[in-house]
Amino acid sequence: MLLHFLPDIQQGNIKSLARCISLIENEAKGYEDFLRALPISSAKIIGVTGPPGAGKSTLTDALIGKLVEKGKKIAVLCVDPSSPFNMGALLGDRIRMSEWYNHPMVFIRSLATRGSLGGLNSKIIEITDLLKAAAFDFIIVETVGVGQSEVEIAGLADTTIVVLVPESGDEIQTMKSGLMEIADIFVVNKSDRPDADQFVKNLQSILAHGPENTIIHIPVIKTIASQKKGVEELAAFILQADTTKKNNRKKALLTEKAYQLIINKRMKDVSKNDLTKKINQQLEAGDFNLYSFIENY
Ligand SMILES: Nc1nc2c(ncn2[C@@H]2O[C@H](COP(=O)(O)OP(=O)(O)O)[C@@H](O)[C@H]2O)c(=O)[nH]1
Ligand SMILES: [Mg+2]
Repeated sequence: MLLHFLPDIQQGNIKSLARCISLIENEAKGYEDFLRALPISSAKIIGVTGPPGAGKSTLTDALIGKLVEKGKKIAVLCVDPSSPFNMGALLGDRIRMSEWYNHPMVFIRSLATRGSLGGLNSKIIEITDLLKAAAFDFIIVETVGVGQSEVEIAGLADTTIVVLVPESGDEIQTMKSGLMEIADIFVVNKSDRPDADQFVKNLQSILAHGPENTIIHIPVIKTIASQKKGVEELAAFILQADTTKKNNRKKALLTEKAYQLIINKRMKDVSKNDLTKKINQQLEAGDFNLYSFIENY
């Protein structure tokens, strides 16, 4: 029954799209058949990641402006880790991008979930694939980068933008282990701060001494997202980005996606409530053994 939405969605019907996203979120009957029927599309996924408060939403807001100016249709998926601040953060995104909520070229959706298993939530993968089938040129996925999650977003995106701010000293420390491999471009936002130039120098010097002394050519640009400065350059990078290099990584990216979806599928009928109930029963019967329990589960 989801399938009859597909032609509408491909023609850019926003109402049908929103409805389908909800049905996927709720795993409505037939949603897996629907996902299987999604056509292959050439829409590009742009990952925007970085620490909380770096200005990702403000930057996304400005970026939408530049891309819409060029006649591009844009979808934005804002993903925030489940945290006590979650609703606040999503509200913040809403305010930061308010100009675009009712724009005919723009579709924005927030997802309050992250993978409970520490991985990229399978819903993010499924919904971005749905957005790809809809008539968008670019799908921007904003995720808060904490530890592994930057790497996860890179598994999804054709182009990954890592947003840092002049005070991102800690992120720079972990640079060698992760961020360098995933970033296609570094954005040093809040470059209205006095220490921005020094930070850019440090970053470039780290990039110049990559693993095994390779020189890594990852562009670094400065932006002041709140004043929409430097965003033109970022938009230009996205528009001309050669994703063929990424296509060589396609197998690795598909492996990552498949892995996440399989974990989710296998774990579907495992519920903690159910576990507690069964453990209770066996405890009451007086013969509980953890290892026998999991063996028989
Ligand atoms: N000074 C300064 N503040 C900025 C800049 N960009 C964003 N901000 C502010 O930084 C705060 C966090 O921005 P937000 O876009 O929500 O960050 P996110 O958590 O990474 O999405 C907001 O108060 C923005 O107004 C900038 O370039 N310079
Ligand atoms: Mg944000």
